[in-house]
Amino acid sequence: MDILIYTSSFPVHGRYGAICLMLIDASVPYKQRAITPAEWQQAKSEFTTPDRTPYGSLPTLRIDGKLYSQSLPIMRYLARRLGYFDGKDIENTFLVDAVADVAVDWLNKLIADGFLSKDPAAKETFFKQVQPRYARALDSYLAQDTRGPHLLGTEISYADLLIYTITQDSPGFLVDEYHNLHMLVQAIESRPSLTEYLAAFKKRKEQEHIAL
Ligand SMILES: N[C@@H](CCC(=O)N[C@@H](CS)C(=O)NCC(=O)O)C(=O)O
Repeated sequence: MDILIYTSSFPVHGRYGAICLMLIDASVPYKQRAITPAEWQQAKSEFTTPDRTPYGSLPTLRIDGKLYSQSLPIMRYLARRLGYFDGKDIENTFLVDAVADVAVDWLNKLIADGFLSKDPAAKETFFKQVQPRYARALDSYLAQDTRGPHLLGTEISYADLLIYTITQDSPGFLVDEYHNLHMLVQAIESRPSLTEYLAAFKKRKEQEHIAL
């Protein structure tokens, strides 16, 4: 596969981090075009078409010349093409999709209230009340398969990678307060395929700190 991922240039995993982790873990090479806010209007025309990607958002992937947008469907598409990161039957596939949906709800709120909002009350409500509810729910999902540490026990899914990226993006999120999330983070970070990328990403984040 010839893959180019259009992403934002912010030092967060955001909506594209789990996609990169899937590709790296599956040893699929890709190129990345990180778009700065100043480049946005011009760059957008490269991946916005009236038929396949009319909304013109990030991330968008160009795979073998064809455009794909919307992060969750991209993860599902890659999972199907690569033959892993998904449930093996219809029930487990549903579970993975449902958990990924909860994770994206968390991410949407994190972006809107945690990062973008200028309202201190909205930020406080998010970090003190809303975020813990998502974290508890995801921790509880992860507790169900006691073989752990992933949602499907020993099998990794795209939902695990998405949850991982959000725990890392949320500033000051104390993952060790949630046993199962903590175990998942440790499992992802100790995958030999991912250690180098994740260590480099953490370093970059420290250097390019985003003020809230
Ligand atoms: N549902 C979409 C949301 C994509 C989205 O809103 N991306 C943001 C960046 S996080 C974006 O491109 N914003 C710029 C814009 O919409 O013009 C997905 O999951 O990919």
